[in-house]
Parts: sequence; structure tokens; C-alpha cells
Amino acid sequence: MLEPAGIPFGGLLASGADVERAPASLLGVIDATQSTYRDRCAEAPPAIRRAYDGACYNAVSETGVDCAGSVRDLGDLDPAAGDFRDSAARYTAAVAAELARGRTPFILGGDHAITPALVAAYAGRGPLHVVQWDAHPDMYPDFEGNPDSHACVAARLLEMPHVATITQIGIRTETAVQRGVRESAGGRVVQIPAWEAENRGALLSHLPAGAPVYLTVDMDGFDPAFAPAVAHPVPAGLSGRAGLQLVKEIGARHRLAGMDVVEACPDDRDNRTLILAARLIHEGVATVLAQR
Ligand SMILES: [Mn+2]
Repeated sequence: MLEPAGIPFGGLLASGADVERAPASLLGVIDATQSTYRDRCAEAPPAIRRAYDGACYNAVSETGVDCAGSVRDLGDLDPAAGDFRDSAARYTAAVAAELARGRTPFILGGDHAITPALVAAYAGRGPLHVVQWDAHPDMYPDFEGNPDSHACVAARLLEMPHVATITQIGIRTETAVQRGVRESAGGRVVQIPAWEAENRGALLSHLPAGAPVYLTVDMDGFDPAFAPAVAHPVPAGLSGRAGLQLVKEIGARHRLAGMDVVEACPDDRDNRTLILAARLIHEGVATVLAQR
């Protein structure tokens, strides 16, 4: 049988005259330089686009929003040669440019270390509420001497004055050092561990209605049954359903200001992790369209 031609990313990508009008943008960051273990997540951005093929899926979200042609694909950014801080500055500039154009950015990682660079682009735009879906708190002041490690994401975000709060969902690996950093941040960090998050319903009722939310999804927040292809799988995480409901909750009660999906590590035998990553972005794009 003939395989139909691929339609990358569910038919969401804009072409022709739609490109300039697209309210959302998609940017791959193929950087896994700050990862401490498996590093195939640098391969994830093109693999996620391919896995969510529009010959198999269509552009309508779960919420009934037709997202066809609504996303400008910016392609993939490579890490800079040399220092990670140089790479980070490029990622910040890329996101800042999309915000200046009025587009909501959706970023495919890469390891989680890219997120502080992405969130830095929101400085000067008012208070931002970060929601971190993750098995790990990523709250080390530094990890093995590296402050830019993917294990230090939340610690770096706490240093940004425009990050009003961080809500961590799905955590199940907190160490004493990380707990200390979290507790010293007071009410600025709200942690909902995995055993409290599943089936709880509203997860963000502590955030103001209408608040801008930046959602960072570390795919290891999911149970390995739903997302096995991650760098650091941790048993007994959250379901795909819970993740999609979180995106829809943000769309219904808050405003999705941007989103990244990180730490997916392509596995040639099984692409369910990549499809779930794409599906989360699809629902995120639908919230942007629904609020316009
Ligand atoms: Mn993480």
C-alpha cells in the first residue's frame, strides 16, 4: 500500500498568506547540551513534527477549535558554538521577537535547560505565572557545579523578578536541598506532587483568573506508560488525560502566554511520547485561537 504524503504537525502549520497572520509560532530548539544523561532530546523537534502527521490526525482540537494554518513554523535553532550563555541569549531573542510580533510562542525542546532562556523573554511584560509539569523540581542552585543544568530550571526562574509564581505539578523526586530552596521561596512556589495531582480537577485555582501563564512541560512529568521516551523516566507519574486537561484549564480560566515541551527523547521503536508532546501543543494553540 502507498503511504500518503506527510502533513507535518497535524495540519496546523501555516503556508502562503496565512504565515504572516498566524497567531502562534512553533520553534524547535535542538539543544541537549545541559542534560546529564541520555541526550537524544536534541532530535525531538523534527521528530515531533513528523510523528504528529496530518495524514493521520486532523487540525481540530479536543475543544472543537480548527487550528489549521494557525501556526508559523520558525524551524529549529542550533546551540551556538561555545558557551551555553551564548545559546541562551539566542533563544531569548527568538522568543522576544515573536512576542513583539504579537504571536504566542510554542517551543519544542531540547532539554529543560532552555526554559529559563525562553521565560527571560517575558521580562518587562508584567507578572508571569510559570506552571511546571515535571517529575523533578529542578530546584538545585547548581548541579555538579553547573548552574545552567537542566536540574536547575526552577532555581533560575526564581531569580527572575517577572516570574510571580511557579506551580510545580507531578513532582515525585524532591531532595532535601531542593526542598530547602522551595521553602525559602515561601508562597512563590506551589508544589502539587504526583499523588495529589491526578484526578484532582482544577490544579490552578490558586492563580488569579485571567492571569498570563507560561506552561513548561517536562515530558517526564507523565507516567512512563504514557511517555516512556524521556531522559529520566520516573515511575507512577501523571496521565496523558491529566496533562491535556491542564492545558484546557489554562485556556478556560487564564491566558496561555507561551509554552514549551521538553525532554522528549525520540525512541525509534515507539513514538507515543512524541505524539503526546504534539497533542499538548495542539490544545495549547487552540486556547490561543479561542481567546482571540
Ligand atoms: Mn525538568
